[in-house]
Amino acid sequence: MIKTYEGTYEGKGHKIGIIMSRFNDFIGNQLLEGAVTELHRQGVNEADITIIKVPGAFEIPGTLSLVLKQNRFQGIVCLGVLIRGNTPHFEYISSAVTNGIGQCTIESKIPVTYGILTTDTVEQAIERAGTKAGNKGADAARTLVEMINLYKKLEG
Ligand code: DLZ
Repeated sequence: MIKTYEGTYEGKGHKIGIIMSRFNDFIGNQLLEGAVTELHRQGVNEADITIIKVPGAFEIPGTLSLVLKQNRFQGIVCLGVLIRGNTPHFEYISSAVTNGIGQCTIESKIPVTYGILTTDTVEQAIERAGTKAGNKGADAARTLVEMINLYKKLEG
């Protein structure tokens, strides 16, 4: 018989960490609001949500790596807003952040989800933070709850 594993959207009892960068936080706060609202919708208790703010997205992977070693959470959502400027800075930071989070995720026993916007313009970022193109913070939070439950099932 084929066995299928799939996560569910039941967040009750899960302790969740949100690592969020303050840079461009006029948009980042919308991602945060989307993520928190979604976690509540999935049944996560207010007292089980911890928000960790870092100055910029570049600081997310190091903080993530530290927090993962502390075994404080069942899952972590990373939120940030990277907007392209006129220099190659954007490329360097975006790839460092994405590769850093990806590396942590592979090595982690708990799921980590990616709610980092990397856009060419402020408008594109706003569209993805609760307006035209959904809310990537909410998406990352929903995915996290599913993955926590999937990891639990896979661990038996
Ligand atoms: C320096 C910088 C720049 C130019 N752009 C962004 C950005 O779009 N989004 C973001 O989260 N952070 C940016 N930063 C800050 C870096 O992430 C980092 O905080 C600083 O380089 C200090 O290490």
